[in-house]
Amino acid sequence: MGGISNARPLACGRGASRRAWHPHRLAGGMTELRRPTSPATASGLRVEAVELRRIAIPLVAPFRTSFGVERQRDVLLVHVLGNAGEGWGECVAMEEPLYSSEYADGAQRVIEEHLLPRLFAQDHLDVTDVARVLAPIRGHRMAKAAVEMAWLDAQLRSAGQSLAAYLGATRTSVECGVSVGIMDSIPQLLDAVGTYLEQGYRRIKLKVEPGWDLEPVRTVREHFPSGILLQVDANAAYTLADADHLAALDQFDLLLIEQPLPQEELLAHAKLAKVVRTPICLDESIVSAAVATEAIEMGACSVINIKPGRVGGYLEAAQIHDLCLARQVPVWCGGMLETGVGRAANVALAALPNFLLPGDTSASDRYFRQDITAPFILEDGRLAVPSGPGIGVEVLRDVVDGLTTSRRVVRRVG
Ligand code: OSB
Ligand code: MG
Repeated sequence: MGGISNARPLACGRGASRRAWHPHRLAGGMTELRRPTSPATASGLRVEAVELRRIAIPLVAPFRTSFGVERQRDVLLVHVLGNAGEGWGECVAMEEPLYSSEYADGAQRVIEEHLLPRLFAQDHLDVTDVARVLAPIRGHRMAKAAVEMAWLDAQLRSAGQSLAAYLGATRTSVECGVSVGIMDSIPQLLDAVGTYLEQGYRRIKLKVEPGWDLEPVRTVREHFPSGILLQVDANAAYTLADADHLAALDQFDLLLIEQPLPQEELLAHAKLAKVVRTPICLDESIVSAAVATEAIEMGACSVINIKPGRVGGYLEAAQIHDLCLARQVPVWCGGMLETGVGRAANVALAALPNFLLPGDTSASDRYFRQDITAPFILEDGRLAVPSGPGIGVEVLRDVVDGLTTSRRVVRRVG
């Protein structure tokens, strides 16, 4: 978030009438956005201790992308214990810094040594002020997002309000897509896609890389009904010199091409967008609302994948949703192989009105044999938006205990 969030008008405590972002710009039928109002949290949350838990949770199948293979997730869970209750956050940083520069051990270190001391230096702190307090620390958005999420969950739970209602959700369930990894063979890929379509997923995303792009896309297109929604994600595996090759994807009527070029190369994406007819969607590049605005204005993308961890939290994510809506740029909710904790919050976010494409919000069984919350189950291609207070799901303590690889409790001093 760095210095960027300083420029953002943040609503402040006690009965403030200004909000961090503006519901009146959203589409009709919106519920009014309300921040937690219960007396217990009217002046924010006083956090007494933060538990940092690491769990190792195996994936049901290896997930291969252009940057590597994941077989299990190393998840950092942030559990805040406050005066008015507790809350959970999930850090989406991976075990290794392959998707972006953040990684789980680094995120934990930053949280312990740089974020929590700044937060504990405040007596009470409203969740809408967390980003501002952490702004002097540059970057480390996934670490910040995890802490802010736990804060948000705690405040909303104590106020009895769901995250979906707080963010301004307009749906009670969301359409789901699925992200399909790079496979060893085409028959294996067809098998995987076929299974997901039978389960009801509304959109298929194929991971691609040089050497695994035109052929798999062509075969999937030929093999399944022409109406299926299909898109690809390169995780930055190409260069602008591949523009003509990428333009060959145009014949397959894809919804979008996600992050073909490196994160920093906004201008190259804008140039690519002039050569390729398929809409360019950015994932890794969009690290804040400010960058989202620049990317849109320079024509680097016409669709945005919103991942709260990547942009520093759900409040920044909601702002990006909002600015995209104002510019008529559709968004969809990305994923980072979250457990039920992160999934619950992602599904709440995906229920906002400008999430116009199915998200990478797949059911629990696409990822894990045993999730750490009650499983999210696909029904008619959709997941239900949790309606309980906060993120609306309970953490299964026994399951988490069984998966725990380390646990530290950081307490407020004084
Ligand atoms: O680029 O969208 C991505 C998973 C891990 C890291 C990056 C990405 C992904 C996915 C899977 O595509 C999304 C999901 O199902 O959670
Ligand atoms: Mg992606």
